[in-house]
Amino acid sequence: MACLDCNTCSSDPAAVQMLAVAEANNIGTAWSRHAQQQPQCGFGTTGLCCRICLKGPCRIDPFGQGPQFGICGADRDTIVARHLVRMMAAGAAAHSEHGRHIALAMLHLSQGHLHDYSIRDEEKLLVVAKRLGVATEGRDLMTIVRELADLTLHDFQNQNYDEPCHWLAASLPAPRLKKLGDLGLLPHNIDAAVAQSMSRTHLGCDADPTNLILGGLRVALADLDGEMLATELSDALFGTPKPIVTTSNLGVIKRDAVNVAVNGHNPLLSDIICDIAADLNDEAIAAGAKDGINIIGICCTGNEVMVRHGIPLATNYLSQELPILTGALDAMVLDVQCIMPSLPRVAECFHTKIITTDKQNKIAGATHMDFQEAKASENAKSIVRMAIEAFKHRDPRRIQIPNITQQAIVGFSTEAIVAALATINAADPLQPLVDNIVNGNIQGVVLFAGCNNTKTQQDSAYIAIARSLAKRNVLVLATGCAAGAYAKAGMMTQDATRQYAGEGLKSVLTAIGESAGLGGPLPLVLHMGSCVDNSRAVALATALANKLGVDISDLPLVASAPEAMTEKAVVIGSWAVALGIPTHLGTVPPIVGSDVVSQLVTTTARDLLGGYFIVETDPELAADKMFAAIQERRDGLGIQTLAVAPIAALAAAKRPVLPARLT
Ligand code: BF8
Ligand code: SF4
Repeated sequence: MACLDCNTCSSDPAAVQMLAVAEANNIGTAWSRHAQQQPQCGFGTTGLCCRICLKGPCRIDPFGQGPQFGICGADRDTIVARHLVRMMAAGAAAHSEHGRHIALAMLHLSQGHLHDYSIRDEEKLLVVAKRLGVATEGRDLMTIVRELADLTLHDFQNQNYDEPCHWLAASLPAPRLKKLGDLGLLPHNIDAAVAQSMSRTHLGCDADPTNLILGGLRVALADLDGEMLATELSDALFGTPKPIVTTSNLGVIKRDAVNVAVNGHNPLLSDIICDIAADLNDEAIAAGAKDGINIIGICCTGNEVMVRHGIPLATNYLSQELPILTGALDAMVLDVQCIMPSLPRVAECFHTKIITTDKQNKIAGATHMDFQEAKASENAKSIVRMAIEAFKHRDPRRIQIPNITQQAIVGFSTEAIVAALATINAADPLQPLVDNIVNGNIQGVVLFAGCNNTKTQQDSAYIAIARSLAKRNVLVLATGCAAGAYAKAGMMTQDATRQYAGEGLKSVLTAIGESAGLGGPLPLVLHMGSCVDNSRAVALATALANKLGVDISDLPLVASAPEAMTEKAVVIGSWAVALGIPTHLGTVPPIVGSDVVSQLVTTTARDLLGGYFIVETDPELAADKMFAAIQERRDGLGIQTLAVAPIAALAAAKRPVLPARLT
């Protein structure tokens, strides 16, 4: 293999151990393939390669010496903008397809076609229904479910261009909706926004980079609509996450259990697998697995079941091949998105069964089991039985499970955060948060989202930036593979708060944690869920903005995707900018070939929307730039940055006088 030093690949010691196994057995991984891809094409890296029609590919010379126009006449700005918009459209399609799947399951549940699902969180369903304008008083639950599903599906079907998608319209603060509406950025229909992005970027259509990027922001907001509905309906179906203590990293794989990993994004299957695992425990024990069945998570479906049920998370995106190398993974069950096509090749060297479950997401070499919600339990049982069968074919001599796990306190949905705050101020739960932002104990909030990327040592940028900001009293939220990185690194623990939080932040997390009965501080990093659950951070920001009577762009809130990789990450970053949030990217996006597009997303966006991209690959500099952005927002709100004094207990703390802008 081309890899020479596993330590440069990942900062996760369990991954490093397994990479040595890959080396020794000559098994390719993402890292060895990354090495084989070097050097990567400079035209592609800068966004100056166009493949939109069959006359191409056309390349623009970045230095101005060679060709400056594609064969059709497109210039560098058009080429870069078109490809960026297509990335956003693909990201929106992925998230919203996930959302559609959940919405259709709700519809089918209300029609009596699904028997293995129910509304587990009725309270959440009613809150959401009311927010979207569905009457709830005195009505049968399934009638409400039906209307909510219909209303949601309308966001995929509406043909009235002037009627914004319901979920966005019902969820964002009024000033932001007005701004987005005035700029023509509010989508009317998710599918139409995706189709229009593809259409306007076809050969011979939109060739104005500004107009293209504005179109991209419209599809990015369609993506947010899809994420919102996916998250909120999943909460109604499977439960809204509450704090729960679990574990993370490859040590969660058990030698004496049938280990089944769920990998992908959609909880419709993974949640049912968690449910039925207990029913088949005896079969696993009869097969020789004395610890029964052990479900573990990978990537975002792992996050979904981790935050709802405390299922241990084995790993995040980049190291998803490595659980197989332990020799003790009996099956990996795949649904959709961020699944490496290499998995069956790696599994060929072991006994692990790789099972695809979605018609639209098959992999050559994997076993396909078509998952249908109407037969959810039956399908899930068949899948787990495949794992029990595979267990019988293990080679015990090849088992090497890294003895590395970390505790992780997870499950911080917006509702859970508000509930914890309510233990301090039941009448006005957000007030303690506002007070401590105003008095400087909390300087601001950062949301870490996004992926892993072989261009960065796995997880290292997440860890470095979070430590740097937490020390400066910035409250840290995380979703997706960012959350996976922090869970594996032990940063979702009370010890991490004691070790890394600045004094002000520590005092607040301690006061809330103790008041909420955790017997110590909240963890340093609050796990909000999977990537679609970035919408939870928007809900929190919206609640804060509404409370203060300001816009999201006024809040001391930043977002960061230090190891961004997918088109989904591109579109998430884009809607964060559209919402007015300074958004850091640690991976240089393929736009640097166009000064015009680079300027649009880093500067013009700021003037128009308040949000903008900060591209910075150095973690310390990135932390400095985000902290500066937070300070700018604090200044804008008229909050003086006070010397940070620890507080004994929030409940006893004297409420600071709010500055004029905030009262
Ligand atoms: O949706 S963070 S690598 S697993 S895209 Fe994928 Fe990126 Fe991970 Fe979840 Ni999100
Ligand atoms: Fe070349 Fe234009 Fe075709 Fe792109 S669309 S490949 S620039 S001819």
